Amino acid sequence: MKTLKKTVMILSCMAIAGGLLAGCGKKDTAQGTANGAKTEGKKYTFRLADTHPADYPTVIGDKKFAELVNERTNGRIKIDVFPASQLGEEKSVIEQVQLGAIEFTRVNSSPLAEFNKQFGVFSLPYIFDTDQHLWKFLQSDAGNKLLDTLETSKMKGLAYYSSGSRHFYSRKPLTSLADLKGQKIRVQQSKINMDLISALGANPTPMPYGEVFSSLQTGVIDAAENNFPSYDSSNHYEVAKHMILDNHQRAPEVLLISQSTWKKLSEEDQKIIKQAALDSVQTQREAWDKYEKQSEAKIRAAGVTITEVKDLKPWQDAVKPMIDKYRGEYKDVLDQIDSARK
Ligand code: GTR
Repeated sequence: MKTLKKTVMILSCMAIAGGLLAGCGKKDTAQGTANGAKTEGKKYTFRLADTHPADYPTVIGDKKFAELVNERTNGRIKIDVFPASQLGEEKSVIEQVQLGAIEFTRVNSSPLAEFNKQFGVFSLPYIFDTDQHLWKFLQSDAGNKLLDTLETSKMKGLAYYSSGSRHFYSRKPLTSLADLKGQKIRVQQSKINMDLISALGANPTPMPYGEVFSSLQTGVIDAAENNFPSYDSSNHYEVAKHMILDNHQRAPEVLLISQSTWKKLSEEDQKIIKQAALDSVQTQREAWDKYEKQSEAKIRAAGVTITEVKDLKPWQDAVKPMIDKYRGEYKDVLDQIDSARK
């Protein structure tokens, strides 16, 4: 039923997209008013897709972004936020953004890497020591340049959002690296993530986010991995009750716009949109910090077995050959990530 609804929405949107040649956005022309230039120009209604529920920190960031754009254009540009995968799972949403059928999305950098290789660097394990290290890199010239590389993939990166760090959780006892051996572990649809799981001695199963809960519940997979907020909001903790905290990835979230939509906007509108995206980051990061703490407390109170990894060395040693395999491809950016550590 849900899938049928989604298909109908996607098809109708694509039909509209064909007719308007302006993505799915409705376009009109606003009257200029005494308020000045910002109210003049074309009127748009755009859509922004997010996989998370309405109260999740990324969606709070999306909404702040939409609100700022609306305010700064005096209502001329309206961005409707569609949470909870209403417009589809991340891979399909990215494809639609490339076509211009969905104008905006917030996605994680791991699935994005399948569309733009450069983003794969974030999927490499244990390359950031802390969140501070990650953000120092994201806010550097190198981090900003990476957002711009999306232009070669028919998108334009607007801003990064927080996503904390990821850990493994399983239906089976999980208190050491050895316990992961042979487990069937769901990963985001990304090649590097599959290599990561194999390097740790387990079996990777790529799968859309929305299928993970029932796959854990029925035993189609043994385990998955994510940050505390997703483990909580997806209810995965109810069916996979053993977690090990290894912080293997700090893959940030990315807010982006379809390149075809971007090109249709006036220079002034482009500036408003870019700035609103950057200005929404603070709201998202504050919401993230709050939600992350609440989720961890909730999960601990729910009786999940949580093991902290005391010595990361065996984990890092296990993935070293796979990192070395990718080192050539990501040499420059890995050097920039290293220098953000200082
Ligand atoms: C979450 C991320 C989502 C999605 C999900 C997944 O942490 O915010 O965008 O990528 O992970 O595992 O599919």
